Amino acid sequence: MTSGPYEPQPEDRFTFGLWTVGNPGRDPFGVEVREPLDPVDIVHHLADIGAYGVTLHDNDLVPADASASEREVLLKRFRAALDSTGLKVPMTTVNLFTRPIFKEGALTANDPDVRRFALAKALDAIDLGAELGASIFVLWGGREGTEAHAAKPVAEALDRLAEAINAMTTYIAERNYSTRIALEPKPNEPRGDILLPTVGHALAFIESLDSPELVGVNPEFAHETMSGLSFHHGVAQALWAGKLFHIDLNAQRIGRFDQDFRFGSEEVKEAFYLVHLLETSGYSGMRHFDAHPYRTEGPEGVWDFARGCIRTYLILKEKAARFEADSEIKAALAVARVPDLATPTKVGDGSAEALRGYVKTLDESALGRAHYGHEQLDQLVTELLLGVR
Ligand code: GLT
Ligand code: MN
Ligand code: MN
Repeated sequence: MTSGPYEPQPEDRFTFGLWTVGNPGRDPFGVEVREPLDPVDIVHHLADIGAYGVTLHDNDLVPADASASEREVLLKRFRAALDSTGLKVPMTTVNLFTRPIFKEGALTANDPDVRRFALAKALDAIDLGAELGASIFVLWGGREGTEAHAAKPVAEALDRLAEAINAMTTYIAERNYSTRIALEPKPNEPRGDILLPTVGHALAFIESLDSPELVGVNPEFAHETMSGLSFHHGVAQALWAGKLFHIDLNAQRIGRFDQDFRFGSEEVKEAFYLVHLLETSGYSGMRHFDAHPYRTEGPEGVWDFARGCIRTYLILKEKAARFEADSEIKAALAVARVPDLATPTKVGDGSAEALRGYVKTLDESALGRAHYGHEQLDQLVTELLLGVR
């Protein structure tokens, strides 16, 4: 195991998907530029760079047309690699987007037979995750949406999505699995519009389910940023709701296609606030990188990419600790009245009378003249990130 500054330890909980480092560089305008990687080699490489675990879609490991005996052989080889490296499989997911059958939708397709096919595939993927010891099952509805809005009444589609997730939680309970489901929001791509486009939509939807305690979210940096939203705000609300089951880390510029860049390569300040949030909130889940190497990279560049994701996270973690310890930043936070946000608004017995009586004693124009020192506070954070404090 590696050690030294910015070298990961297994307790850092860094994980990568087989589809991330294994991404062959295909895009809508060009073919693959890298050879496919064997999942067993990926496991060994990830162990070498200090990762804690590996994640996968059902078909990243077991091709959709594999027979039962082929599945066993593939699983055995993969398990042997996990055993020899100590890598874990903390999360698995299901591919409900690649095959032609899912072009109109999967769990929310208009054709009930397509929905049945998708649900059975998801239940098989839940079994695979349980066999590999995964406690989180991510559900990303990439095809659950439309371009032709007349063709997809949203309320009915949400009814069908809830029905499918309820079937999954029933199955999980029947099998006594410890699996929890994490819904991954995304606003668009590959569909023109996708259902549950943001963390907020997903959090509201979860409350309508039969077993909401088994369902949380898997927010992705790129996906919230595509909508122009602050990623760390979405993650903070998911934490506040007790729903941050998993997280997809990468980088993205606002207003672009889903870029899935190396973590921290864009929007560094937002990445800093995110790492600060995760490291100070008591979040004990995985730090999962769902990102791709640039298409310019060959086989060695893939591992430069993976090490870069980890290294930037650890550098920002160190910055977060410095932020907490910096006395000038502490003083600026006091000027901004940050500690006072923890004081409840309630006055006396909490009655409207007590509130009105108290407000009569306030000097509105004095309160309106207050200054909060945000320029100085933000400059201190900027200088911290630029490495001059
Ligand atoms: C796909 C998508 C990701 C999801 C994966 C899980 S698949 O690569 O772009 O954001 O997390 O299904
Ligand atoms: Mn993702
Ligand atoms: Mn993405």
